[in-house]
Amino acid sequence: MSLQQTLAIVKPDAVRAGNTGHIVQMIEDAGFSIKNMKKTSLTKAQAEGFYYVHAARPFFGELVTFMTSGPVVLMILEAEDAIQKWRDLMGPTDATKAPKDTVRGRFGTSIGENASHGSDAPETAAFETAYFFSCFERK
Ligand code: FUP
Repeated sequence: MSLQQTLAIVKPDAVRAGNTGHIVQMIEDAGFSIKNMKKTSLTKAQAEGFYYVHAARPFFGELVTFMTSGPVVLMILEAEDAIQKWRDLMGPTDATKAPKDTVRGRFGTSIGENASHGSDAPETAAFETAYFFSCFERK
């Protein structure tokens, strides 16, 4: 275990439904420190760049359309083992299969509209946190 940072996104479906506060509460109740948080709307280019690893996948167009369909809330979360800890709290990608005490189980509705994002490894966490926040914003 080590102190890690990870990127969390409250996705457009959850922001639209007014669930940002509920998700922030779940994050704080779980013991994460929120190092930074901002609400913004992603451009098509920003969403495509963020999800570049999925560019060849059949769902890529739909994913980019969804991620640009409304504002998102971006957060840097810090905790011991933060990457896995946040993925556990989110639940699996497919919200219909996510336990009801997870973020995706509570607030997601499908595999695409799944309320939240979390980095999946130290390398992606480094890329994703730096994609949206400068080093001064991650202290
Ligand atoms: P996750 O790490 O749980 O966010 O899942 P992935 O990196 O595999 O996928 C990123 C996003 O692509 C998901 F959050 C939703 C979308 N996606 C689909 O829409 N359909 C799929 O079959 C897989 C992923």
